[in-house]
Amino acid sequence: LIAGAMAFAPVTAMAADLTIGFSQIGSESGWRAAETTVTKQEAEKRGIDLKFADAQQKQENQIKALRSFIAQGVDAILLAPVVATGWDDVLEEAKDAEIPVVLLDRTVDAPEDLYLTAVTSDLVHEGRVAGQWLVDDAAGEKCDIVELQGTTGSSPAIDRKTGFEEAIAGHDNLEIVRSQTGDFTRSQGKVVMESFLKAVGGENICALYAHNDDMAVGAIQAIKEAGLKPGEDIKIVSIDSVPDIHLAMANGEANATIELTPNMAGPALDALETYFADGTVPPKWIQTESKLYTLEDDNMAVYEMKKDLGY
Ligand code: GZL
Repeated sequence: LIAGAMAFAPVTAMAADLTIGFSQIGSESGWRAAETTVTKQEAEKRGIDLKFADAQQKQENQIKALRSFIAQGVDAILLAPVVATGWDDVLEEAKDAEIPVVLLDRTVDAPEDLYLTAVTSDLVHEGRVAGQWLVDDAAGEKCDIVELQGTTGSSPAIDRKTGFEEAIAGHDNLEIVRSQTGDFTRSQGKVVMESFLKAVGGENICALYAHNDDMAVGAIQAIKEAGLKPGEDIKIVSIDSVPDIHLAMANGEANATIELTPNMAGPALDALETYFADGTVPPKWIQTESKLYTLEDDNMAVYEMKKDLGY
């Protein structure tokens, strides 16, 4: 018997009349914008009344939004947590109010009984796939790497770094010579890449590992402005599989990306509907699939398929 309030769902709320609060991080990247678009579509499909709150990437705004949802007495909360720590108090308040919380695309360092489930990719695996791609591409040749990290303290920034370093460990030809956050944005990706080029010298940089495509797209601009060829002089591997990285690969200006589905809400809302319908408690982690795309794929076809999905 699972102890705790979470095990006995209030089976009164039916799908048709569900009100769900969604605390979204912001719109820092094309992927994030697509996740917002898809989440609203998935709620609409299910006749769910979605209360949307954009936090402009500030944790305090997310905590305020959660407290507002609790005060409104929503049936459930979706939370994409901008950073991994600092959630215990507000998640306790949601639990006390018997409002289940589902995490989207990022995780939190909090006791597992404070959220119903987390719908995310395997972020460490994504980093490993990126690292392994570079191990294979370098083929034993010396390759100094610069790294654009995601938002400091976020689970993707932590886990994607861990996975990448695991994959390149033991390959002495590969070394990360500079690593700094670009906060998952194009503008910061460009600015930080400019500083890497100045500090290291473009001719000494063999590859860029960016924790998301938007920072890679910004970095591509900086590499071009430095008179170098992105995708050739400096190899580029990143994560998300947004349309613009496929356009870059089609032009030979980027080399690999790992796909992150923007549809975390579908599995999240399915789990919540079942939970409310018959009390079934979902697994703590609902994992979404990752897929590697490279220069060799038909990137224009992927771009055409993705370009109208809300990125
Ligand atoms: C990863 C997700 C990241 C995306 C970025 O699961 O949280 O946040 O990779 C976005 O594009 O900013």
